[in-house]
Amino acid sequence: MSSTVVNIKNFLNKPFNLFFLIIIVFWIKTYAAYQIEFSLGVEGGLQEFLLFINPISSAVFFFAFALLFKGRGRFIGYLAILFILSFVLYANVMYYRFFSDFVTMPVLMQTQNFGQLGGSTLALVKPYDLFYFLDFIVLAVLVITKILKPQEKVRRKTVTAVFSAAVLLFGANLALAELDRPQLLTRTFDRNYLVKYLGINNFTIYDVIQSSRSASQRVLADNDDITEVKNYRDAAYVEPNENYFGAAKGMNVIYISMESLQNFIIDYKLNGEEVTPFLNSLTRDQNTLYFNNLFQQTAQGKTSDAEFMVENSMFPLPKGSVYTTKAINTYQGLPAILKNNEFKFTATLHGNYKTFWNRENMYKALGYDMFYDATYYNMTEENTINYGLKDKAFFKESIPYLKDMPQPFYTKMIALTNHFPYPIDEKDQTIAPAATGDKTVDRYFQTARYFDEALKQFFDDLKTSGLYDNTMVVMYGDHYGISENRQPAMEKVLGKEITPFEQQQLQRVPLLIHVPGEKIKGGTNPTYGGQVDVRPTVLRLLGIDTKEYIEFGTDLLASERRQIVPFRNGDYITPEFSSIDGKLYKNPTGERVFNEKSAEEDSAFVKQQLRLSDKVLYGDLLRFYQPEGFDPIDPSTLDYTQQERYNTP
Ligand code: GP9
Ligand code: MN
Repeated sequence: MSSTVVNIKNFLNKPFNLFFLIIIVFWIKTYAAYQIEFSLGVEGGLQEFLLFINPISSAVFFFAFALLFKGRGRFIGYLAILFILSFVLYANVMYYRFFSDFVTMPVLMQTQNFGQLGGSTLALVKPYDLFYFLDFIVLAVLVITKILKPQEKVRRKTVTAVFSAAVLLFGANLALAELDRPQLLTRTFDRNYLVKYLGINNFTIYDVIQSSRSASQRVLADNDDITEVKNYRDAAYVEPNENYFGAAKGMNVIYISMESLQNFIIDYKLNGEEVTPFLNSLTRDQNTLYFNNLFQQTAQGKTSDAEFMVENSMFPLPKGSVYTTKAINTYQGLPAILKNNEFKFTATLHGNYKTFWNRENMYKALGYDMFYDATYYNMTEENTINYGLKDKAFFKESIPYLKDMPQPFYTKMIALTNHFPYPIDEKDQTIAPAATGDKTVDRYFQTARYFDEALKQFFDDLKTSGLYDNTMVVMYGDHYGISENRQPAMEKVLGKEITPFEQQQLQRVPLLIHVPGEKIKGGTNPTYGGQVDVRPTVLRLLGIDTKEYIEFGTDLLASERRQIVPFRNGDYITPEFSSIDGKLYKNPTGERVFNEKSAEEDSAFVKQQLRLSDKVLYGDLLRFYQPEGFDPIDPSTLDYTQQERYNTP
């Protein structure tokens, strides 16, 4: 054996050499992931420094546990800890590649979603990902080949000293972070910050503590807590607009969740060709209201957050999906309200399985009569792609179900084909892809076109089925489709630089409300609103008074409404200003403005709305509130398995 090899062996067999080597390698690995995978918005020397040092304290802390064991037990300790920490890191890397966000406890609880990600997950894996487990593999080989010899016991005092050093290091890290960003831990809007300042592991610990605290909030909440919410609601109340109140009274309602559809696609021309000709024509239709300043307000719950807002007029949670973490709560959602207002039947239709986003349980909590999930559709190879049923098959096969429903009915139909990473069979392509070079972005135009055709076909089928003349159709984009990580491609699409200001402008999603029979004056409505505003707008079009319900949105058609759109991270937009990360910009130029008088009040209003909405959800406060004339629906009486179906899962 050469002397270098012997030297290395000797070096590794000194307990603290191995201990520090494992830590240093893990540290470098984490730091490399920060640089390569995450866009954390690091600015200035102090932040650079904090990013560099933040993996140390937790690495020292966790690996120190292995020092409590001796012999080969220590190696098992190292391997177990290294595996868990690497797994947490990699899970975050994968999650970030799609969501531009970090994994939180509530997201982890919805494991069935990860299983079903299927095609999308694979598209996120990169060849160099093996690197995230390389140190684990090398250590395992060293242990298995017995190159590492069983290690001596480390004295208790020494172990205590190592733990104390870890805690001190964390203290120093936190102090420096607070210097740069006061109230880092109390202001929990933005996970990016926590990772940037404290590191991915400390963030995970923080998140676990926060999650258990939120569970205890429900236990501690009581009757009185709803009073503050009711007071807010009464103060924010706006009178309905007489020209629209009741315009769609007696009609069926169909919501259509338009997967990943952003507003930039409306009237966008790719190589001189309209991408969504049918939607474009609707925006100019006299029986359709088109809201062109409507913003998506989703957080980690994506589609389910959008569903939650348009049916409950509350904000989604700062982390996790309401659907997966709060399905046990009491709600006064749109289906139940409509059942209390002479609607005969309510259902969601969707070409994916009932477990995704915990939909079955949540729909019961919302009081839906029925959920036609994938088992009610013909899920053949030919009919499916990516997450499930293709939109054309979905809409086509839904028509018989709609025709059978007692009227007036309320249904929510969730489209699916225009979903990341936008795969589309060749025969379904009716427009050439874009040419940005980012294949995902390029295909987006093709799947959006496919959806547009499916929607047109659905409108035609509504006409032939006789439902059209008595049905209001509410179409909304659920969330962004092109994530922040794909800015270079989007810059080519839009032909301009995407600054943080432009990024916020891109969060517009189309909202179209079609009311047949010249009952409304259609056209483009430029009011600024968000997804929380959809429910009150719809209820009033149906002639239903919203005064009794707890809502955080306002009727988009009311003339006196306050136009301010909160985003889940505390940013907001008004017709005049865009507030991003505490900085204020003037619309539409995006120029920075300082000392704007209205800003303080706007920002306080946004914080209050988010805080109260969270309070309702974490405390499950609607269980203490009974709107007048509202009879709750008991979820345990609902069963979605009784109808004829195509196949079983
Ligand atoms: C899944 C579909 C997509 O059934 O609604 O969900 P998303 O990934 O967009 O939240
Ligand atoms: Mn979606």
